[in-house]
Amino acid sequence: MSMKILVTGFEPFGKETYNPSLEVLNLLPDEIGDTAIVKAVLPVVRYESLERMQRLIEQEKPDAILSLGVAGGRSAVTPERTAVNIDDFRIPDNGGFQPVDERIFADGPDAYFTVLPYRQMIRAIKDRGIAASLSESAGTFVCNHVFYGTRYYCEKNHPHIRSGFMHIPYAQEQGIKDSPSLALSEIGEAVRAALSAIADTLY
Ligand code: PCA
Repeated sequence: MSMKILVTGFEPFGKETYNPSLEVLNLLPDEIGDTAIVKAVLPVVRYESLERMQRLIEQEKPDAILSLGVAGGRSAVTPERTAVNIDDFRIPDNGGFQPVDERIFADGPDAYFTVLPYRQMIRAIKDRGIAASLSESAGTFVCNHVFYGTRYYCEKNHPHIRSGFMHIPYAQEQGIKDSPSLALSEIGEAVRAALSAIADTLY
């Protein structure tokens, strides 16, 4: 049986007009082996991001979900271990929302762990010569919101779906000075490697 992985990126936010997590989607194939790869963009808005994710889950019925976001300042590609039940935005999101110390879901646990195979993902990315390591915090902005909210929704409604998050560095192409970055093509290679590692665990 063939499997399906949903990959999501985010629109630009804050002062940026470019988000490598969106641009990289264009570099991904439509299938890896027998696994279909479906790509979608999420708004950087707390409620709308998850509404869009829930619609995508119901439409696409994926077996796994890899959400991507940019983490400016990081020099490695970083699968995230833990999603926390907190919205605490350091800047307003694209809808003008800036919650402080709010729970994402009142009836949810404090945290979820990723259910993606992060060790295999890191190994696969490093095997292609690209820096990768495990991150212990996805922050408390929209990326963590989507990571947490997707796990919450899947555990309640589709417990077989494996979901998780991976932050990527800035792309060289966006021209940010004095910050680490990778060529967008390298980010694309890293995401393809991560997807292959996820696909391998689905069969
Ligand atoms: N990065 C932000 C939100 C969207 C994105 O690409 C974050 O790390 O929360």
